[in-house]
Amino acid sequence: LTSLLGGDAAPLTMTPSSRILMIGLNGAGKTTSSAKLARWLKTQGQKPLLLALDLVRPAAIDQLVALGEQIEVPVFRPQLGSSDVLAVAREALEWSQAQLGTIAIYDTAGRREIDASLITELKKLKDILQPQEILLVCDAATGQQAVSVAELFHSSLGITGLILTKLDGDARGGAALSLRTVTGQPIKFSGTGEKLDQWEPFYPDRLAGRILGMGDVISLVEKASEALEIDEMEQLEKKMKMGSLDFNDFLSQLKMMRRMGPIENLLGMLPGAANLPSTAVNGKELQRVEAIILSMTLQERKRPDILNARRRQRIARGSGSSVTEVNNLILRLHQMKKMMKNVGKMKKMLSKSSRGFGGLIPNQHLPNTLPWQ
Ligand SMILES: Nc1nc2c(ncn2[C@@H]2O[C@H](COP(=O)(O)OP(=O)(O)OP(=O)(O)O)[C@@H](O)[C@H]2O)c(=O)[nH]1
Ligand SMILES: [Mg+2]
Repeated sequence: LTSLLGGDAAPLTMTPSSRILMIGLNGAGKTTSSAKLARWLKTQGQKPLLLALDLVRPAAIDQLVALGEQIEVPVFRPQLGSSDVLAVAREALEWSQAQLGTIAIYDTAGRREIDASLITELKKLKDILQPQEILLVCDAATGQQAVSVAELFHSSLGITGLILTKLDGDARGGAALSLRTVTGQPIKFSGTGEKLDQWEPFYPDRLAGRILGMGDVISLVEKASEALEIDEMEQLEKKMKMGSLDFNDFLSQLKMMRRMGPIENLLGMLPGAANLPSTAVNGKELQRVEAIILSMTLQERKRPDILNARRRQRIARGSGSSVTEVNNLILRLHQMKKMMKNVGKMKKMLSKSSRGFGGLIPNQHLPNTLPWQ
């Protein structure tokens, strides 16, 4: 399945001052993907530019400009009232040559369906811009419809690659297989959410796993290592070993998790997580935990042992939760501390009894679950 999906990840063709033309049907995700791609290229040390060539939808230009501001990428903005897209394309080309950018991404207008006029227009755009890449943006949720669209676009324009968006939805991504087969072109990137960092190079092996229901553990690990600061982790581990965990540590764990994105997205990457009831773990529950901790005074967070009944009641009221929920959270912290102390003791015992074999005992790492799970 992996090799049918294209084997390895397919890189972009990047020459000095490359041009990328983004095409696709209405709402497929062209504009969002243009910005996501620009953001990603920045992380690769490139200097991307965004150019708005969508003169059909009045808000389209503003949309691209706003996205460009968010990621600090210069945006070419056609003059108000321009309607000749070919003339605008020439201006855009000139503009980009005067910029310091290395890769220019051209966002084009979508249509409800492919028609002769759209193809003629895109062909002319292709002539003017001479792009190194023509990327067709396809919505994974549209399934087989996306496939016939891709076939048509490819036969008339010669695309160089595909972008599969909305892979965060219910669609398993099976369309990728047909997209790849009918066009013979690689899927180069995938969009996995509305946010600009929900984007990654397309890895055929990962999608193969997803299609087969194995989750996407590799992406999960990558996300985790991106979001977690080693220092922070080490400090936390030290504290846990000493059994001096407090609610401030809970809070910083919550923050680390937040950096990894919505927990529902993370769960989607876990094998078998699709079968979990949706209430099992959700972002709301973590928000509640955070609300409870934030309702504690600084002293209470540091010294949970002073949390008497009166204080617990106050915290429950302040955070809009029940006293039972507050009690449960405190209980979990205690359990966690006890567990960590025991782990420490056990390690000491083991290393004494196995003198000379001490190196065989693996280091204790942070448990995979958080205290409130
Ligand atoms: N969940 C999810 N939503 C996405 C993704 N990519 C784009 N979207 C959303 O899809 C909608 C349409 O995205 P656009 O980027 O405006 O699509 P477009 O192809 O430029 O649309 P037109 O310019 O009207 O043809 C927006 O609400 C995006 O936030 C994705 O990977 N996942
Ligand atoms: Mg658009």
